[in-house]
Amino acid sequence: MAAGLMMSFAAIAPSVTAASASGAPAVVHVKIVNFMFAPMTIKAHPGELIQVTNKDTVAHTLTSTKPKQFTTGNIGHNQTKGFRAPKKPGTYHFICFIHQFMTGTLVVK
Ligand SMILES: [Cu+2]
Repeated sequence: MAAGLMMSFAAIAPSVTAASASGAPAVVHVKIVNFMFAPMTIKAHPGELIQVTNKDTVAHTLTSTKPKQFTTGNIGHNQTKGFRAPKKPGTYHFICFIHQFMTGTLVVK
């Protein structure tokens, strides 16, 4: 009986990600509303998918302040675009590339 349970757990284990096993969502959702990121501080695990939805009528991006770390590219009204959190744990600052007064922080750990 116990051996059977162990085997069935082993069979499903590969489909369970580290993120969901720890109770955190496997996808992080972020909104842009009124020229602000919500939340302004995003927490994610390394490599986790971050989905960004723009509720404003003008296009926005979510782009790292340091070049080539991450960007969503332009997100239109009511559009959602995703990017992967960097694999390296740390604190990353981001802006909207179009409206650079829009700022936020991504904490990867
Ligand atoms: Cu913007």
